[in-house]
Amino acid sequence: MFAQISELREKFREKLAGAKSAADVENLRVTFLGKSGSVTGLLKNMGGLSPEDKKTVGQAVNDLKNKVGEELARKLQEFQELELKRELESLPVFDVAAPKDLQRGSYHPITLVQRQCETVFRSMGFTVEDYSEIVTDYECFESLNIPKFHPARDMQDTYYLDNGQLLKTQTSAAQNAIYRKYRDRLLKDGTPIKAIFPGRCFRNESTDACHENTFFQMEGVMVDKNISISNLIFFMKTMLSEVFQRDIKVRLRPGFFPFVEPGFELDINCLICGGAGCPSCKHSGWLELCPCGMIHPNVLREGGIDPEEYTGFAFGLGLTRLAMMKYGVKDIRDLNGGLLQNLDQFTDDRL
Ligand code: FA5
Repeated sequence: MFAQISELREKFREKLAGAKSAADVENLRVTFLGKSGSVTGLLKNMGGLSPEDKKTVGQAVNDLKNKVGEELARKLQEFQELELKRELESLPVFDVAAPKDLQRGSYHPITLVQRQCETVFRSMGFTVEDYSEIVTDYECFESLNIPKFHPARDMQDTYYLDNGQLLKTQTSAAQNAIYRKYRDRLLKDGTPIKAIFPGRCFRNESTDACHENTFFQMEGVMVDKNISISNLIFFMKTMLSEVFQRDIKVRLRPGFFPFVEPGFELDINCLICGGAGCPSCKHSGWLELCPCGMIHPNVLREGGIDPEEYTGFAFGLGLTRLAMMKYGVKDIRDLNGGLLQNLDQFTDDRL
Protein backbone atom coordinates (compact mmCIF):
# COMPACT_ATOMS: atom_id res chain seq x y z
CA MET A 1 0.00 0.00 0.00
CA PHE A 2 3.02 2.26 0.51
CA ALA A 3 3.56 2.30 -3.27
CA GLN A 4 -0.08 3.37 -3.70
CA ILE A 5 0.36 6.13 -1.16
CA SER A 6 3.44 7.62 -2.83
CA GLU A 7 1.80 7.27 -6.25
CA LEU A 8 -1.20 9.20 -4.94
CA ARG A 9 1.06 11.85 -3.41
CA GLU A 10 2.77 12.34 -6.78
CA LYS A 11 -0.53 12.47 -8.62
CA PHE A 12 -1.86 15.04 -6.17
CA ARG A 13 1.24 17.26 -6.58
CA GLU A 14 0.90 17.16 -10.36
CA LYS A 15 -2.78 18.03 -10.26
CA LEU A 16 -2.27 20.82 -7.72
CA ALA A 17 0.48 22.36 -9.83
CA GLY A 18 -1.98 22.44 -12.74
CA ALA A 19 -4.81 24.11 -10.74
CA LYS A 20 -5.78 27.44 -12.28
CA SER A 21 -8.49 28.74 -9.94
CA ALA A 22 -10.07 28.40 -6.50
CA ALA A 23 -12.75 26.24 -8.15
CA ASP A 24 -10.04 23.84 -9.42
CA VAL A 25 -8.68 23.59 -5.87
CA GLU A 26 -12.15 22.82 -4.54
CA ASN A 27 -12.54 20.09 -7.18
CA LEU A 28 -9.21 18.60 -6.09
CA ARG A 29 -10.35 18.63 -2.49
CA VAL A 30 -13.40 16.59 -3.45
CA THR A 31 -11.34 14.23 -5.67
CA PHE A 32 -8.77 13.48 -2.99
CA LEU A 33 -10.40 14.16 0.38
CA GLY A 34 -14.13 13.97 -0.36
CA LYS A 35 -16.33 11.11 0.86
CA SER A 36 -15.48 9.05 -2.21
CA GLY A 37 -12.06 10.67 -2.69
CA SER A 38 -8.88 8.68 -3.37
CA VAL A 39 -7.23 9.36 0.01
CA THR A 40 -10.45 8.52 1.82
CA GLY A 41 -10.57 5.37 -0.35
CA LEU A 42 -7.15 4.29 0.98
CA LEU A 43 -8.40 4.56 4.55
CA LYS A 44 -11.44 2.48 3.67
CA ASN A 45 -9.27 -0.26 2.07
CA MET A 46 -7.27 -0.96 5.21
CA GLY A 47 -9.75 -3.54 6.50
CA GLY A 48 -7.72 -6.58 5.42
CA LEU A 49 -4.39 -5.48 6.98
CA SER A 50 -2.80 -6.98 10.10
CA PRO A 51 -2.94 -4.81 13.25
CA GLU A 52 0.78 -3.85 12.89
CA ASP A 53 0.39 -2.96 9.20
CA LYS A 54 -2.77 -1.04 10.01
CA LYS A 55 -0.76 1.11 12.40
CA THR A 56 2.07 1.97 10.01
CA VAL A 57 -0.06 2.23 6.88
CA GLY A 58 -2.73 4.18 8.80
CA GLN A 59 -0.04 6.61 9.96
CA ALA A 60 1.23 7.06 6.38
CA VAL A 61 -2.28 7.62 4.98
CA ASN A 62 -3.06 10.14 7.72
CA ASP A 63 0.19 11.98 6.98
CA LEU A 64 -0.80 12.09 3.33
CA LYS A 65 -4.29 13.32 4.24
CA ASN A 66 -2.89 16.13 6.42
CA LYS A 67 -0.33 17.12 3.81
CA VAL A 68 -2.97 17.20 1.05
CA GLY A 69 -5.25 19.28 3.29
CA GLU A 70 -2.49 21.78 4.09
CA GLU A 71 -1.37 22.16 0.49
CA LEU A 72 -4.95 22.63 -0.71
CA ALA A 73 -5.52 25.34 1.92
CA ARG A 74 -2.30 27.12 0.93
CA LYS A 75 -3.18 27.03 -2.75
CA LEU A 76 -6.73 28.21 -2.07
CA GLN A 77 -5.41 31.17 -0.09
CA GLU A 78 -3.07 32.07 -2.96
CA PHE A 79 -6.00 32.16 -5.38
CA GLN A 80 -8.19 34.12 -2.96
CA GLU A 81 -5.49 36.74 -2.50
CA LEU A 82 -5.02 36.96 -6.25
CA GLU A 83 -8.77 37.34 -6.79
CA LEU A 84 -8.98 40.07 -4.15
CA LYS A 85 -6.05 41.91 -5.73
CA ARG A 86 -7.68 41.67 -9.14
CA GLU A 87 -10.98 42.90 -7.69
CA LEU A 88 -9.38 45.90 -6.00
CA GLU A 89 -7.50 46.78 -9.18
CA SER A 90 -10.70 46.56 -11.23
CA LEU A 91 -12.58 49.07 -9.02
CA PRO A 92 -13.03 52.44 -10.65
CA VAL A 93 -10.86 55.03 -8.97
CA PHE A 94 -12.94 57.95 -7.75
CA ASP A 95 -10.73 60.99 -8.06
CA VAL A 96 -11.87 64.10 -6.18
CA ALA A 97 -9.33 66.17 -8.10
CA ALA A 98 -10.20 64.92 -11.59
CA PRO A 99 -10.25 67.67 -14.23
CA LYS A 100 -13.77 68.86 -14.85
CA ASP A 101 -15.57 68.49 -18.10
CA LEU A 102 -18.81 70.36 -17.71
CA GLN A 103 -19.84 69.97 -21.33
CA ARG A 104 -22.05 66.98 -20.72
CA GLY A 105 -24.41 66.27 -17.87
CA SER A 106 -24.35 62.93 -16.09
CA TYR A 107 -26.48 60.89 -13.80
CA HIS A 108 -25.64 60.97 -10.12
CA PRO A 109 -24.00 57.70 -8.94
CA ILE A 110 -26.92 57.12 -6.57
CA THR A 111 -29.37 57.46 -9.47
CA LEU A 112 -27.28 54.94 -11.39
CA VAL A 113 -27.35 52.27 -8.68
CA GLN A 114 -30.99 52.99 -7.97
CA ARG A 115 -31.86 52.35 -11.62
CA GLN A 116 -29.73 49.22 -11.70
CA CYS A 117 -31.59 47.88 -8.66
CA GLU A 118 -34.94 48.85 -10.15
CA THR A 119 -34.11 46.98 -13.36
CA VAL A 120 -33.15 43.85 -11.43
CA PHE A 121 -36.27 43.88 -9.25
CA ARG A 122 -38.61 44.77 -12.12
CA SER A 123 -37.29 41.73 -13.98
CA MET A 124 -38.30 39.63 -10.97
CA GLY A 125 -41.86 40.97 -10.97
CA PHE A 126 -41.56 43.77 -8.39
CA THR A 127 -43.36 47.09 -8.86
CA VAL A 128 -41.43 50.31 -8.23
CA GLU A 129 -43.23 52.72 -5.93
CA ASP A 130 -42.72 56.38 -5.15
CA TYR A 131 -43.43 57.82 -1.71
CA SER A 132 -43.31 61.22 -0.10
CA GLU A 133 -40.38 62.48 1.96
CA ILE A 134 -42.61 64.13 4.57
CA VAL A 135 -44.59 61.55 6.51
CA THR A 136 -46.58 61.15 9.70
CA ASP A 137 -45.43 59.61 12.96
CA TYR A 138 -47.87 56.77 12.25
CA GLU A 139 -46.27 55.96 8.89
CA CYS A 140 -42.67 56.19 10.07
CA PHE A 141 -43.03 54.53 13.46
CA GLU A 142 -46.42 53.50 14.87
CA SER A 143 -47.52 51.36 11.91
CA LEU A 144 -44.13 49.65 12.12
CA ASN A 145 -44.62 48.34 15.64
CA ILE A 146 -42.66 51.27 17.14
CA PRO A 147 -45.07 52.93 19.59
CA LYS A 148 -44.39 56.30 21.22
CA PHE A 149 -41.45 56.19 23.64
CA HIS A 150 -40.08 52.92 22.16
CA PRO A 151 -36.27 52.97 22.53
CA ALA A 152 -35.86 52.05 18.81
CA ARG A 153 -36.85 55.67 18.06
CA ASP A 154 -33.58 56.88 19.62
CA MET A 155 -31.65 55.47 16.65
CA GLN A 156 -33.67 57.54 14.23
CA ASP A 157 -33.96 61.10 15.46
CA THR A 158 -35.10 63.35 12.62
CA TYR A 159 -36.38 66.76 11.63
CA TYR A 160 -39.93 67.60 12.70
CA LEU A 161 -42.31 70.11 11.13
CA ASP A 162 -44.50 72.41 13.22
CA ASN A 163 -47.57 70.35 12.27
CA GLY A 164 -46.10 67.19 13.80
CA GLN A 165 -45.08 65.61 10.49
CA LEU A 166 -41.48 64.61 9.98
CA LEU A 167 -38.83 64.00 7.33
CA LYS A 168 -38.83 60.23 6.93
CA THR A 169 -35.96 58.40 8.58
CA GLN A 170 -36.45 55.17 6.66
CA THR A 171 -38.17 53.97 3.51
CA SER A 172 -40.00 51.49 5.77
CA ALA A 173 -42.35 54.45 6.34
CA ALA A 174 -44.10 53.48 3.09
CA GLN A 175 -44.72 49.85 4.10
CA ASN A 176 -48.18 50.37 5.55
CA ALA A 177 -49.41 52.29 2.50
CA ILE A 178 -48.05 49.61 0.14
CA TYR A 179 -49.82 46.81 2.03
CA ARG A 180 -53.07 48.78 1.90
CA LYS A 181 -52.61 49.59 -1.80
CA TYR A 182 -52.12 45.96 -2.86
CA ARG A 183 -53.85 43.88 -0.19
CA ASP A 184 -57.16 43.54 -2.10
CA ARG A 185 -55.34 41.99 -5.05
CA LEU A 186 -53.56 39.67 -2.65
CA LEU A 187 -56.70 38.60 -0.80
CA LYS A 188 -59.03 38.36 -3.81
CA ASP A 189 -56.81 37.16 -6.67
CA GLY A 190 -53.89 35.73 -4.72
CA THR A 191 -51.45 38.14 -6.43
CA PRO A 192 -48.39 38.39 -4.18
CA ILE A 193 -47.34 41.85 -3.03
CA LYS A 194 -43.90 42.47 -4.54
CA ALA A 195 -42.76 46.07 -4.36
CA ILE A 196 -39.64 48.16 -3.98
CA PHE A 197 -39.66 51.79 -2.96
CA PRO A 198 -36.48 53.84 -3.17
CA GLY A 199 -36.37 57.20 -1.42
CA ARG A 200 -34.45 59.90 0.35
CA CYS A 201 -34.17 59.56 4.14
CA PHE A 202 -33.13 62.04 6.80
CA ARG A 203 -31.60 61.59 10.22
CA ASN A 204 -30.31 64.02 12.77
CA GLU A 205 -26.89 62.48 13.22
CA SER A 206 -23.20 63.33 13.12
CA THR A 207 -21.66 62.66 9.75
CA ASP A 208 -18.53 60.66 8.99
CA ALA A 209 -17.12 58.69 6.04
CA CYS A 210 -20.11 56.30 6.01
CA HIS A 211 -22.89 58.36 7.65
CA GLU A 212 -24.82 61.26 6.14
CA ASN A 213 -27.78 63.21 7.49
CA THR A 214 -29.47 62.80 4.09
CA PHE A 215 -29.12 59.50 2.28
CA PHE A 216 -31.03 57.09 0.09
CA GLN A 217 -32.50 53.73 0.93
CA MET A 218 -34.48 51.27 -1.13
CA GLU A 219 -37.11 49.26 0.68
CA GLY A 220 -38.41 45.99 -0.68
CA VAL A 221 -41.29 43.83 0.48
CA MET A 222 -42.80 40.57 -0.64
CA VAL A 223 -45.95 39.12 0.92
CA ASP A 224 -47.68 35.89 -0.03
CA LYS A 225 -48.54 32.50 1.43
CA ASN A 226 -45.48 30.52 2.59
CA ILE A 227 -42.82 33.19 2.11
CA SER A 228 -39.72 32.23 4.06
CA ILE A 229 -36.19 33.37 4.85
CA SER A 230 -34.94 31.35 1.83
CA ASN A 231 -36.94 33.64 -0.48
CA LEU A 232 -35.41 36.65 1.24
CA ILE A 233 -31.85 35.35 0.83
CA PHE A 234 -32.45 34.46 -2.82
CA PHE A 235 -33.58 37.98 -3.70
CA MET A 236 -30.74 39.62 -1.75
CA LYS A 237 -28.13 37.45 -3.47
CA THR A 238 -29.61 38.01 -6.93
CA MET A 239 -29.73 41.78 -6.44
CA LEU A 240 -26.11 42.02 -5.29
CA SER A 241 -24.67 39.76 -7.96
CA GLU A 242 -26.59 41.64 -10.69
CA VAL A 243 -25.51 45.06 -9.41
CA PHE A 244 -21.86 44.12 -8.97
CA GLN A 245 -21.71 41.58 -11.81
CA ARG A 246 -19.45 39.33 -9.73
CA ASP A 247 -19.44 37.41 -6.46
CA ILE A 248 -19.47 39.70 -3.45
CA LYS A 249 -18.66 38.58 0.09
CA VAL A 250 -21.56 39.25 2.46
CA ARG A 251 -22.41 38.17 5.97
CA LEU A 252 -25.78 37.77 7.62
CA ARG A 253 -26.07 38.28 11.37
CA PRO A 254 -28.98 38.76 13.74
CA GLY A 255 -30.29 42.32 13.92
CA PHE A 256 -33.15 43.93 15.84
CA PHE A 257 -35.84 46.00 14.17
CA PRO A 258 -39.29 46.09 15.81
CA PHE A 259 -41.00 45.59 12.43
CA VAL A 260 -39.37 42.25 11.58
CA GLU A 261 -39.04 38.97 13.40
CA PRO A 262 -36.54 37.44 12.97
CA GLY A 263 -34.39 40.34 11.80
CA PHE A 264 -30.95 40.37 10.20
CA GLU A 265 -28.14 42.71 9.32
CA LEU A 266 -26.66 42.00 5.90
CA ASP A 267 -23.14 43.41 5.71
CA ILE A 268 -20.95 43.69 2.64
CA ASN A 269 -17.20 43.13 2.72
CA CYS A 270 -15.77 46.63 2.28
CA LEU A 271 -14.74 47.04 -1.34
CA ILE A 272 -12.71 50.17 -0.61
CA CYS A 273 -10.10 48.33 1.49
CA GLY A 274 -10.90 44.73 0.55
CA GLY A 275 -11.85 43.98 4.17
CA ALA A 276 -8.62 45.14 5.81
CA GLY A 277 -10.35 48.06 7.57
CA CYS A 278 -10.53 51.76 6.62
CA PRO A 279 -12.55 54.89 7.55
CA SER A 280 -15.25 54.00 4.97
CA CYS A 281 -16.11 50.85 6.96
CA LYS A 282 -15.32 52.21 10.42
CA HIS A 283 -12.17 50.04 10.34
CA SER A 284 -14.19 46.84 10.64
CA GLY A 285 -13.78 45.53 7.08
CA TRP A 286 -17.59 45.26 6.80
CA LEU A 287 -20.25 47.81 5.93
CA GLU A 288 -23.87 47.55 7.09
CA LEU A 289 -25.74 47.55 3.83
CA CYS A 290 -29.12 45.91 3.88
CA PRO A 291 -30.95 45.03 7.08
CA CYS A 292 -33.84 42.68 6.46
CA GLY A 293 -36.14 40.12 8.03
CA MET A 294 -39.54 38.49 8.11
CA ILE A 295 -42.31 41.08 8.48
CA HIS A 296 -43.65 41.20 12.04
CA PRO A 297 -47.25 39.93 12.40
CA ASN A 298 -48.30 43.25 14.01
CA VAL A 299 -47.09 45.14 10.92
CA LEU A 300 -48.98 42.86 8.53
CA ARG A 301 -52.11 43.13 10.69
CA GLU A 302 -51.80 46.93 10.70
CA GLY A 303 -51.65 46.79 6.89
CA GLY A 304 -54.89 44.79 6.79
CA ILE A 305 -53.27 41.41 6.12
CA ASP A 306 -53.88 38.32 8.24
CA PRO A 307 -50.48 37.11 9.55
CA GLU A 308 -51.96 33.66 10.22
CA GLU A 309 -52.47 33.24 6.49
CA TYR A 310 -49.71 35.32 4.91
CA THR A 311 -46.04 35.89 5.61
CA GLY A 312 -43.50 38.16 3.99
CA PHE A 313 -40.04 39.60 4.02
CA ALA A 314 -38.81 43.18 4.00
CA PHE A 315 -35.42 44.75 3.46
CA GLY A 316 -34.00 48.27 3.66
CA LEU A 317 -31.06 48.59 1.29
CA GLY A 318 -28.66 51.50 1.91
CA LEU A 319 -28.53 52.84 -1.66
CA THR A 320 -25.99 55.57 -0.89
CA ARG A 321 -23.62 53.04 0.63
CA LEU A 322 -24.19 50.74 -2.33
CA ALA A 323 -23.12 53.60 -4.62
CA MET A 324 -19.99 54.07 -2.48
CA MET A 325 -19.07 50.40 -2.84
CA LYS A 326 -19.95 50.16 -6.51
CA TYR A 327 -18.02 53.27 -7.56
CA GLY A 328 -15.21 53.21 -5.00
CA VAL A 329 -16.28 56.46 -3.29
CA LYS A 330 -14.33 56.56 -0.03
CA ASP A 331 -16.32 59.26 1.74
CA ILE A 332 -20.12 59.27 1.60
CA ARG A 333 -20.13 63.07 1.97
CA ASP A 334 -18.63 63.45 -1.52
CA LEU A 335 -21.90 62.11 -2.93
CA ASN A 336 -23.94 64.98 -1.48
CA GLY A 337 -21.23 67.59 -2.05
CA GLY A 338 -22.65 68.60 -5.44
CA LEU A 339 -19.20 69.16 -6.94
CA LEU A 340 -19.65 68.56 -10.65
CA GLN A 341 -16.01 67.68 -11.14
CA ASN A 342 -16.59 64.67 -8.85
CA LEU A 343 -19.94 63.61 -10.18
CA ASP A 344 -19.03 64.10 -13.84
CA GLN A 345 -16.81 61.04 -13.70
CA PHE A 346 -19.87 58.86 -14.14
CA THR A 347 -20.95 60.36 -17.46
CA ASP A 348 -20.10 57.26 -19.46
CA ASP A 349 -22.08 55.01 -17.21
CA ARG A 350 -25.42 56.30 -18.50
CA LEU A 351 -28.43 54.05 -18.28
C1 FA5 B 1 -33.48 50.84 8.72
O1 FA5 B 1 -33.59 51.98 8.33
C2 FA5 B 1 -34.62 49.84 8.53
N1 FA5 B 1 -35.79 50.54 8.08
C3 FA5 B 1 -34.19 48.79 7.52
C4 FA5 B 1 -35.07 47.57 7.46
C5 FA5 B 1 -36.08 47.50 6.51
C6 FA5 B 1 -34.88 46.53 8.35
C7 FA5 B 1 -36.91 46.39 6.43
C8 FA5 B 1 -35.68 45.41 8.27
C9 FA5 B 1 -36.69 45.36 7.31
P1 FA5 B 1 -30.99 51.09 9.40
O2 FA5 B 1 -31.16 52.22 10.30
O3 FA5 B 1 -29.95 50.09 9.79
O4 FA5 B 1 -32.34 50.25 9.24
O5 FA5 B 1 -30.65 51.61 7.95
C10 FA5 B 1 -30.64 50.75 6.84
C11 FA5 B 1 -29.44 51.02 5.96
O6 FA5 B 1 -29.48 52.37 5.54
C12 FA5 B 1 -28.10 50.84 6.66
O7 FA5 B 1 -27.65 49.53 6.62
C13 FA5 B 1 -27.21 51.76 5.84
O8 FA5 B 1 -26.80 51.11 4.66
C14 FA5 B 1 -28.17 52.88 5.47
N2 FA5 B 1 -28.02 53.99 6.42
C15 FA5 B 1 -28.56 54.13 7.64
N3 FA5 B 1 -28.18 55.30 8.21
C16 FA5 B 1 -27.39 55.91 7.31
C17 FA5 B 1 -26.67 57.17 7.28
N4 FA5 B 1 -26.74 58.02 8.30
N5 FA5 B 1 -25.94 57.47 6.19
C18 FA5 B 1 -25.89 56.60 5.14
N6 FA5 B 1 -26.52 55.42 5.08
C19 FA5 B 1 -27.27 55.07 6.16
